[in-house]
Amino acid sequence: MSSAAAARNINPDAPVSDFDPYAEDVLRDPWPYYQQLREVGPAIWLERYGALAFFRHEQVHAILSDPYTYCSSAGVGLTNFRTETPWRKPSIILEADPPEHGRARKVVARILSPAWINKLRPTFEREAEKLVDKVLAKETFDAAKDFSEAYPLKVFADAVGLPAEGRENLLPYGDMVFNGFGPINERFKKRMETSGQAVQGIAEVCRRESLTKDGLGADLYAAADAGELTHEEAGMLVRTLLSAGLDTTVFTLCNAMLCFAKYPDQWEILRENPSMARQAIEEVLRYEPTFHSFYRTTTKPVEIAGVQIPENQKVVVFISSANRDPRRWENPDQFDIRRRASGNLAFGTGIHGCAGQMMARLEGDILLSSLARKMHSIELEGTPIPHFNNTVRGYASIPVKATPI
Ligand code: OVM
Repeated sequence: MSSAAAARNINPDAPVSDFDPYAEDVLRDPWPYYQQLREVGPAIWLERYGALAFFRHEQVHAILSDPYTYCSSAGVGLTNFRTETPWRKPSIILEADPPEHGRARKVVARILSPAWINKLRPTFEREAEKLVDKVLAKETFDAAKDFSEAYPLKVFADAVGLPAEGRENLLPYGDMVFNGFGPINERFKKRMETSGQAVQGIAEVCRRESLTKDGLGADLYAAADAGELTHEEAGMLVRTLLSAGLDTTVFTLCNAMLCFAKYPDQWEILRENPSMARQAIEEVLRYEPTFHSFYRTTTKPVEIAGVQIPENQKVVVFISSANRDPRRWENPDQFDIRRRASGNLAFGTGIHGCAGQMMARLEGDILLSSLARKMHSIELEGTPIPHFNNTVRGYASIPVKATPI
């Protein structure tokens, strides 16, 4: 039991729950748990972890919108960096507060802005066409491995400027990062044992010498040359791109493929209107968000939804649950690509809202619209195998049969 788990309920007004967000049963299908927990109250004390949890849209949104009260510099996972040692050097953007956060964010926001990344569009489109043709020629394929993994590992890694070799480290490294936002449980330890060397491989490719001269990585080092960052910080931000940019988009594509295999009527709508791809991706993100929970730490005593929280207390927000809060969404458990899904919290919100969200949407939009123009239908050919991770949800395998148009 960690020291956090030994902590007492910080407020008797908050109902206590033994809910374990990291249990395999929950990771397999968290939705019934969220539904129940949303109705228990606005704030719930998770006694196993010593964290105050929020499952409703209103509080999740409010907490993410107030980085001065709910800070990130003590870590956005369960580990409290003030009292425990993080497993890797903290990120200078994710695990930082204003004003330091702003300097890194400004540079990253620029190189991932729509204007900046739009120049990638022709390449992304060409690669999408190639991949879609390849899988459709096979008829049956693994929509996780052959499709959802293949695309970001090619186009995003190319965009950053990575060499072709060493890419096998990317997903294991990301898996460690996202496990690392949860408790130091067996899942995290196993991953650490089997891919400890990925940490070294990632550090290697973050160096300027490893990167092409025309990628996003080079852009970060150019910002350092211009005095906006130190060169060490540029390397740290390449690590950020590689930590945050692969597993997340891979799993989002997995979730999209599974949604359309499960709801053929929704595929039909998209196939008839491929220009709806961007809207469809947004609904996938609302309905089946990849990232489920992260933490903040209070910088002072605060009251929220009638509950008093002391200083230096870990709070955990379930952005996934907020995305299906019936107080915010009509028929939240219905996958409907025609709905207005914007405003969902899959990318978080506020100053730490996903800096790569336009890149993620670009990849999803291009790949889905290419598929919509070439694939008549998609069906499951076997049982999808989930990939279990403490923080992100996706699949190791999705066997499908696809019929070309
Ligand atoms: C980072 C980082 C890593 C993982 C996720 C993320 C969701 C950021 O290293 O900065 O954002």
